Amino acid sequence: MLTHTRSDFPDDFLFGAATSSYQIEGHAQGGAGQTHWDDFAATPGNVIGAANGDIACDHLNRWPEDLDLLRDGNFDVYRFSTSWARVIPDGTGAVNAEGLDFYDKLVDGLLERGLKPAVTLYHWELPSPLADAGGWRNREIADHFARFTEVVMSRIGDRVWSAAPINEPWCVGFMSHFLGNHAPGLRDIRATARAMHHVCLAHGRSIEVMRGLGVKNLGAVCNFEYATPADSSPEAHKAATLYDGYYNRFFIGAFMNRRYPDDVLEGLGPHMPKNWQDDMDLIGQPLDWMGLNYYTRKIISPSGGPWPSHEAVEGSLPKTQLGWEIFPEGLHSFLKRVHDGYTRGLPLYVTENGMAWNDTLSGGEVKDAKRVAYIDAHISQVKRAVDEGIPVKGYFTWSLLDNYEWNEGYAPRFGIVHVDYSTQARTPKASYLALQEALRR
Ligand code: PNW
Repeated sequence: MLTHTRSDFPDDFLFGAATSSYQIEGHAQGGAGQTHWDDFAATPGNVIGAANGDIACDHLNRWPEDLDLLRDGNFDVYRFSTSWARVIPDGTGAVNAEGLDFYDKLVDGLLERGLKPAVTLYHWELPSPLADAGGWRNREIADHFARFTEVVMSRIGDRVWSAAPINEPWCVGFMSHFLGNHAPGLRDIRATARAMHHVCLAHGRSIEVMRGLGVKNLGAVCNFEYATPADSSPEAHKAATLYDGYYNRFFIGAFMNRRYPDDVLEGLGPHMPKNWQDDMDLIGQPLDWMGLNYYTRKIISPSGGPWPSHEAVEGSLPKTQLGWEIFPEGLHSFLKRVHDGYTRGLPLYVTENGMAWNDTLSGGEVKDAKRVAYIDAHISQVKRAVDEGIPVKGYFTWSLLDNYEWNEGYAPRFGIVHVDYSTQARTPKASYLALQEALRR
């Protein structure tokens, strides 16, 4: 049982579930091209068990069953992504008709079931030829992304409920080029600064293309992590503020205010591409909504060493199986901060929220009590924000299905529906049943 039900929220508040293409579809099927995640996973040491998205949840073939689960769970909206390499296998050349047909059928399948399609164009599987040509480090990526946007949206843009260009710019820019645990696995400040800016540029170009095509309800999906100083020293405070800067303020600052934060530019400025300032108007085009992905907080401690001269240290709160601290208040804090400081009245959506935990499937049941409690606590923080007048208009759980958790492989399970990877059988967990009950109309 969840504390709140649909009737505690305004009539126009939407509940949804989210997934992404590479994590569920089965990338070896349907004529998709090679991506940098296939390459990254094939290089020993990058991904646990060298697992990749070849089969994943076989959603490419099982999508009708998965959409039935969404409908039967009483959800209003489904957030999914389109694979660039499925639609344009080499990234820039010929279109794979089968790939485009798949998303067309998916959108119609959602509408037939009374579900709203919320599409994200890019959720991380960059076609390998583009990655080999410098990927997000190369400014030309923005033009190629604009064309991909046009190809997809010319086909499905008339029927989607909402659209966002890029999932979690921080992960695409910082995590993948500075921390190096996501493809392409670089650890290079110059690559990072360039990728962060080009992700923003590609976002702007994509929004421009979609406006031109008349696609409605355009937004962005940013991820946020609450930064807590490790102690009360000014040094720890400064470290946490910088972490907050490049994680939480950089992208939303660009999208909403047409500027990057000064404290982050102190470190990244010398590595930014030439004349980046000229792109800021394109990057900061008006949006119709802002999406927040929220999972956890980090404890930040100064470390010396090169920029950003800090590290994340172990915290004391209960953790998920990925070691992520559970801190529901952080979600309320970001909804308030984003509303007060950036979006000022724009509708907000929690576009992802969930936890990794494995509970055993036994007797046809998965009793994922920890996930039920996690979802309950976070929905309560959303309710708190709504009651304060913050225009939060929806909440999406991550994820509909257990799926490919990137460099962590298949061991961490985020789904409200259990997936048996040998039979591909789907089993709704207790968390799915709790949401189904709470969302009854
Ligand atoms: C999000 N981090 O990614 C993604 O949108 C999903 O694809 C993913 O499955 C989900 O969260 C759960 O991880 C993140 O380590 C992955 O800071 C890792 C981090 C943040 C976001």
